[in-house]
Amino acid sequence: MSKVKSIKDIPLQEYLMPGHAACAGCAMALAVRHVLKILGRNTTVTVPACCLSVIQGIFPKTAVDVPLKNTAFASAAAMASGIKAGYRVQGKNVNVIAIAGDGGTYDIGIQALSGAVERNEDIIYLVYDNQAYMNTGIQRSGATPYGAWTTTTPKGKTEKRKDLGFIMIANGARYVATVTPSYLMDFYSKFQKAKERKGSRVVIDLSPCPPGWRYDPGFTIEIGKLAVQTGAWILWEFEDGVFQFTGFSKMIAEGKAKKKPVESYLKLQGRFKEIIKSKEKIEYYQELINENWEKYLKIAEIYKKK
Ligand SMILES: Cc1ncc(C[n+]2csc(CCOP(=O)(O)OP(=O)(O)O)c2C)c(N)n1
Ligand code: SF4
Ligand SMILES: [Mg+2]
Repeated sequence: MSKVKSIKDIPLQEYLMPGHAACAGCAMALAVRHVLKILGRNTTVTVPACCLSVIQGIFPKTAVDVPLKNTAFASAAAMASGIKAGYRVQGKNVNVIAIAGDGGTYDIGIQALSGAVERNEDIIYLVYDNQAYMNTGIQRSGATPYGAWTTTTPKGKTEKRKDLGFIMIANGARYVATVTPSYLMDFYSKFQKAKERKGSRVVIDLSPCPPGWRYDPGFTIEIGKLAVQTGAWILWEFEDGVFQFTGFSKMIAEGKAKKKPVESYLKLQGRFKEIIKSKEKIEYYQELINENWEKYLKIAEIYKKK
């Protein structure tokens, strides 16, 4: 595939077929669609229990037009490592990607992912972070942000979310990046790079989810953009020990753009209805975002290009 630099270059070939079972406005389906366009036919996917294992279909039918192996909830990175090893002994060079939800990554699959990264397994790991266990009825996960309603946090979550990117850097990952399909060229740029590299590559994708986040499906792209523009989601890339902000986040980091007030992001989503009622809670939310930015500016300073 030649390099995609603008929307016009996106390949027409589809590997996620129409008629799959994702909800309208599902950002995970968008991410899967585009990552498969980037990786192409010579790819094998493994998926633990999550929305994707449902939407890709029930045996013997599937909506994914490359080999796909379902695996147990905790083992996506271990399964991907094994598939890659199997191809290696057969002398085949195949792109192997695990695509998992946040529950299957931040929580239950973190041991397998940590081990695969530490061993520098030659795999890509895409976590689509919809910030809760959606497939089983919207329960909180370690990725659910402060204040978000879920069925197990009816008054809003009282804890902060885990920072998987930071954990992966500390774990020694060679390539880590954050993306969201709302900024599609940034998404293409990072996955094209991930495809060309060897070793463990972890990409963390903010994946708005209309039923879980309680918004009209037509707002998916706007919500992803607002997440970045308010600084609630930071776009960055960590490659061979060098950290850099990308896209709109780079403009914020360099002082060329200002973060929008977080309220504009929160008020579009029913899951934050408790926060929106309280001025203090909105201010606290803004403080959390500002603190997270301070942390990432320090990370950028520590891991700058020498
Ligand atoms: C060991 C185990 N525990 C629980 C489940 C039930 N289960 C299947 S999918 C799922 C939620 C997955 O959440 P996440 O990884 O965030 O993906 P999403 O549903 O949001 O796409 C759960 C709890 C299971 N399949 N296996
Ligand atoms: S519940 Fe959310 S993540 Fe799951 S298919 Fe629907 S929109 Fe996508
Ligand atoms: Mg999830």
